[in-house]
Amino acid sequence: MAEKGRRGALVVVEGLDRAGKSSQCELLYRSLLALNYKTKYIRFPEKDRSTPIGKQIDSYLRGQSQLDDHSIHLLFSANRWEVAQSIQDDIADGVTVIVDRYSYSGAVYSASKGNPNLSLHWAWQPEVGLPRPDLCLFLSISPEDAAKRGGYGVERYETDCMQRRVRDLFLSLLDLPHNDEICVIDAGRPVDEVAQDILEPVLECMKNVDSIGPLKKLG
Ligand code: 2DT
Ligand code: MG
Repeated sequence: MAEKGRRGALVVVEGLDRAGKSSQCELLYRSLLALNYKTKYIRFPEKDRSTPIGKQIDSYLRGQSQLDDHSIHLLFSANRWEVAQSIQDDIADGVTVIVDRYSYSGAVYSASKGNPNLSLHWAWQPEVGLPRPDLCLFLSISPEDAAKRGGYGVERYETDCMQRRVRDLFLSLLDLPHNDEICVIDAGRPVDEVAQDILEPVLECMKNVDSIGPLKKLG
Protein backbone atom coordinates (compact mmCIF):
# COMPACT_ATOMS: atom_id res chain seq x y z
CA MET A 1 0.00 0.00 0.00
CA ALA A 2 3.05 2.28 -0.04
CA GLU A 3 2.03 5.16 -2.23
CA LYS A 4 3.79 5.54 -5.55
CA GLY A 5 7.25 6.99 -5.11
CA ARG A 6 6.96 7.34 -1.36
CA ARG A 7 9.99 6.09 0.56
CA GLY A 8 9.68 3.75 3.51
CA ALA A 9 10.25 4.86 7.11
CA LEU A 10 13.13 3.81 9.35
CA VAL A 11 11.63 2.88 12.71
CA VAL A 12 13.82 1.85 15.64
CA VAL A 13 12.64 0.18 18.84
CA GLU A 14 14.95 0.60 21.83
CA GLY A 15 14.92 -0.21 25.52
CA LEU A 16 16.32 -2.36 28.29
CA ASP A 17 16.41 -6.15 28.23
CA ARG A 18 12.91 -7.45 29.13
CA ALA A 19 11.15 -4.27 27.98
CA GLY A 20 9.38 -6.34 25.30
CA LYS A 21 11.22 -4.97 22.25
CA SER A 22 11.29 -8.13 20.18
CA SER A 23 7.63 -9.03 20.88
CA GLN A 24 6.55 -5.51 19.99
CA CYS A 25 8.67 -5.43 16.83
CA GLU A 26 7.08 -8.72 15.74
CA LEU A 27 3.56 -7.38 16.42
CA LEU A 28 4.31 -4.13 14.60
CA TYR A 29 5.75 -6.06 11.66
CA ARG A 30 2.62 -8.21 11.42
CA SER A 31 0.29 -5.21 11.75
CA LEU A 32 2.02 -3.35 8.92
CA LEU A 33 1.98 -6.44 6.70
CA ALA A 34 -1.74 -6.89 7.42
CA LEU A 35 -2.24 -3.30 6.26
CA ASN A 36 -0.37 -4.22 3.05
CA TYR A 37 2.69 -2.09 3.69
CA LYS A 38 6.05 -3.28 2.40
CA THR A 39 7.89 -3.99 5.64
CA LYS A 40 11.06 -5.62 6.96
CA TYR A 41 12.05 -6.46 10.51
CA ILE A 42 15.75 -6.61 11.37
CA ARG A 43 17.64 -6.59 14.65
CA PHE A 44 21.04 -5.77 16.07
CA PRO A 45 23.11 -7.67 16.81
CA GLU A 46 21.88 -9.20 13.55
CA LYS A 47 19.43 -12.03 14.01
CA ASP A 48 21.44 -15.21 13.69
CA ARG A 49 24.69 -13.52 14.67
CA SER A 50 25.96 -15.35 11.61
CA THR A 51 28.15 -12.84 9.74
CA PRO A 52 31.85 -12.97 10.71
CA ILE A 53 31.29 -9.95 12.96
CA GLY A 54 28.02 -11.37 14.31
CA LYS A 55 29.85 -14.54 15.38
CA GLN A 56 32.45 -12.55 17.29
CA ILE A 57 29.72 -10.55 19.05
CA ASP A 58 27.84 -13.73 19.94
CA SER A 59 30.89 -15.37 21.42
CA TYR A 60 31.68 -12.24 23.46
CA LEU A 61 28.12 -11.90 24.81
CA ARG A 62 28.09 -15.55 25.87
CA GLY A 63 31.36 -15.07 27.73
CA GLN A 64 33.22 -17.44 25.42
CA SER A 65 35.74 -14.79 24.41
CA GLN A 66 37.23 -11.66 25.92
CA LEU A 67 37.65 -8.46 23.96
CA ASP A 68 38.82 -4.98 24.79
CA ASP A 69 35.80 -2.72 25.51
CA HIS A 70 36.61 -0.46 22.57
CA SER A 71 37.08 -3.39 20.18
CA ILE A 72 33.73 -5.00 20.95
CA HIS A 73 32.10 -1.59 20.76
CA LEU A 74 33.45 -1.05 17.26
CA LEU A 75 32.32 -4.54 16.23
CA PHE A 76 28.74 -3.75 17.27
CA SER A 77 28.96 -0.58 15.20
CA ALA A 78 30.54 -2.41 12.25
CA ASN A 79 27.63 -4.87 12.41
CA ARG A 80 25.32 -1.90 11.67
CA TRP A 81 27.57 -0.51 8.94
CA GLU A 82 27.48 -3.95 7.26
CA VAL A 83 23.77 -3.47 6.52
CA ALA A 84 23.54 0.33 6.29
CA GLN A 85 23.46 0.31 2.49
CA SER A 86 20.77 -2.36 2.32
CA ILE A 87 18.63 -0.38 4.81
CA GLN A 88 18.97 2.69 2.59
CA ASP A 89 18.09 0.66 -0.52
CA ASP A 90 15.00 -0.81 1.13
CA ILE A 91 13.81 2.59 2.36
CA ALA A 92 14.28 4.05 -1.13
CA ASP A 93 12.27 1.12 -2.44
CA GLY A 94 9.28 2.04 -0.27
CA VAL A 95 9.95 -0.58 2.42
CA THR A 96 9.43 0.43 6.05
CA VAL A 97 12.27 -1.06 8.07
CA ILE A 98 11.67 -1.92 11.73
CA VAL A 99 14.91 -2.19 13.70
CA ASP A 100 15.18 -3.94 17.06
CA ARG A 101 18.03 -2.08 18.88
CA TYR A 102 20.29 0.38 17.09
CA SER A 103 22.96 2.99 17.75
CA TYR A 104 21.34 4.11 21.01
CA SER A 105 21.85 0.66 22.55
CA GLY A 106 25.30 0.65 21.01
CA ALA A 107 26.43 3.83 22.72
CA VAL A 108 24.60 3.33 26.00
CA TYR A 109 25.60 -0.27 26.77
CA SER A 110 29.28 0.34 26.08
CA ALA A 111 29.32 3.58 28.07
CA SER A 112 27.66 1.78 31.00
CA LYS A 113 30.56 -0.61 31.54
CA GLY A 114 32.40 1.73 33.86
CA ASN A 115 35.47 2.04 31.63
CA PRO A 116 36.80 5.56 32.30
CA ASN A 117 38.19 5.70 28.74
CA LEU A 118 34.88 4.91 27.12
CA SER A 119 32.53 7.86 27.48
CA LEU A 120 29.10 8.20 25.90
CA HIS A 121 30.58 10.84 23.60
CA TRP A 122 33.33 8.47 22.42
CA ALA A 123 30.85 5.63 22.05
CA TRP A 124 28.59 7.67 19.78
CA GLN A 125 31.26 8.62 17.22
CA PRO A 126 31.28 5.40 15.11
CA GLU A 127 27.52 5.80 14.68
CA VAL A 128 27.86 9.17 12.96
CA GLY A 129 26.81 8.83 9.32
CA LEU A 130 24.58 5.76 9.74
CA PRO A 131 20.98 6.11 8.51
CA ARG A 132 19.08 8.23 11.02
CA PRO A 133 15.79 6.75 12.24
CA ASP A 134 12.67 8.71 11.33
CA LEU A 135 11.22 7.50 14.61
CA CYS A 136 12.78 5.82 17.65
CA LEU A 137 10.39 4.27 20.15
CA PHE A 138 11.98 3.89 23.54
CA LEU A 139 10.14 1.19 25.52
CA SER A 140 10.39 2.38 29.08
CA ILE A 141 10.02 -0.07 31.94
CA SER A 142 10.69 0.39 35.65
CA PRO A 143 13.27 -1.90 37.27
CA GLU A 144 10.41 -3.34 39.40
CA ASP A 145 8.26 -4.24 36.37
CA ALA A 146 11.31 -5.61 34.58
CA ALA A 147 12.08 -7.84 37.58
CA LYS A 148 8.52 -9.26 37.47
CA ARG A 149 9.17 -10.49 33.93
CA GLY A 150 11.54 -13.17 35.15
CA GLY A 151 15.26 -13.61 35.60
CA TYR A 152 18.00 -12.65 33.23
CA GLY A 153 19.68 -15.09 30.93
CA VAL A 154 23.34 -15.89 31.03
CA GLU A 155 24.60 -13.22 28.66
CA ARG A 156 26.99 -10.50 29.62
CA TYR A 157 25.22 -7.22 30.57
CA GLU A 158 22.20 -9.09 32.00
CA THR A 159 22.78 -7.94 35.58
CA ASP A 160 20.80 -5.51 37.72
CA CYS A 161 23.76 -3.18 38.15
CA MET A 162 24.44 -2.94 34.42
CA GLN A 163 20.74 -2.54 33.55
CA ARG A 164 20.38 0.33 36.05
CA ARG A 165 23.29 2.19 34.48
CA VAL A 166 21.96 1.48 30.98
CA ARG A 167 18.56 2.88 31.98
CA ASP A 168 20.10 6.09 33.38
CA LEU A 169 22.16 6.63 30.24
CA PHE A 170 19.18 5.93 27.95
CA LEU A 171 17.22 8.55 29.89
CA SER A 172 20.07 11.05 29.53
CA LEU A 173 19.97 10.54 25.74
CA LEU A 174 16.29 11.50 25.69
CA ASP A 175 17.16 14.92 27.07
CA LEU A 176 19.56 15.82 24.27
CA PRO A 177 18.08 18.48 21.97
CA HIS A 178 19.01 16.76 18.68
CA ASN A 179 17.21 13.54 19.61
CA ASP A 180 13.70 14.75 18.85
CA GLU A 181 12.86 11.57 16.89
CA ILE A 182 12.79 9.61 20.18
CA CYS A 183 9.33 8.88 21.58
CA VAL A 184 8.93 7.26 25.01
CA ILE A 185 6.37 4.45 25.36
CA ASP A 186 5.29 3.13 28.76
CA ALA A 187 6.07 -0.57 28.27
CA GLY A 188 4.92 -1.68 31.73
CA ARG A 189 1.34 -2.19 30.46
CA PRO A 190 -0.44 -5.10 28.73
CA VAL A 191 1.11 -6.13 25.41
CA ASP A 192 -1.83 -5.07 23.21
CA GLU A 193 -2.05 -1.61 24.80
CA VAL A 194 1.64 -1.05 24.19
CA ALA A 195 1.26 -2.34 20.62
CA GLN A 196 -1.53 0.15 19.94
CA ASP A 197 0.57 3.01 21.33
CA ILE A 198 3.38 1.99 19.01
CA LEU A 199 1.31 1.51 15.86
CA GLU A 200 -0.21 5.00 15.95
CA PRO A 201 3.02 7.05 15.82
CA VAL A 202 4.50 4.60 13.30
CA LEU A 203 1.58 5.03 10.88
CA GLU A 204 1.77 8.79 11.41
CA CYS A 205 5.50 8.75 10.66
CA MET A 206 4.99 6.65 7.52
CA LYS A 207 2.41 9.14 6.31
CA ASN A 208 4.76 12.06 6.97
CA VAL A 209 7.97 10.83 5.34
CA ASP A 210 7.36 13.15 2.39
CA SER A 211 7.49 16.18 4.64
CA ILE A 212 10.50 14.78 6.54
CA GLY A 213 12.31 14.50 3.19
CA PRO A 214 15.06 12.00 2.30
CA LEU A 215 16.42 9.65 4.95
CA LYS A 216 18.86 11.60 7.13
CA LYS A 217 22.14 10.52 8.73
CA LEU A 218 23.02 10.30 12.40
CA GLY A 219 25.12 13.25 13.47
P1 2DT B 1 19.76 -8.57 22.61
O1 2DT B 1 19.36 -8.72 24.04
O2 2DT B 1 18.85 -7.60 21.85
O3 2DT B 1 19.97 -9.86 21.87
O4 2DT B 1 21.18 -7.84 22.61
N1 2DT B 1 24.27 -4.42 22.62
C1 2DT B 1 23.46 -4.39 21.53
C2 2DT B 1 25.42 -3.64 22.71
O5 2DT B 1 26.14 -3.68 23.70
N2 2DT B 1 25.74 -2.84 21.66
C3 2DT B 1 24.96 -2.76 20.54
O6 2DT B 1 25.30 -2.03 19.59
C4 2DT B 1 23.77 -3.57 20.47
C5 2DT B 1 22.92 -3.53 19.25
C6 2DT B 1 22.61 -5.13 24.36
C7 2DT B 1 22.27 -8.44 23.22
C8 2DT B 1 23.06 -7.45 24.04
O7 2DT B 1 23.88 -6.65 23.20
C9 2DT B 1 23.94 -5.33 23.72
C10 2DT B 1 22.24 -6.49 24.86
MG1 MG C 1 19.02 -9.63 25.70
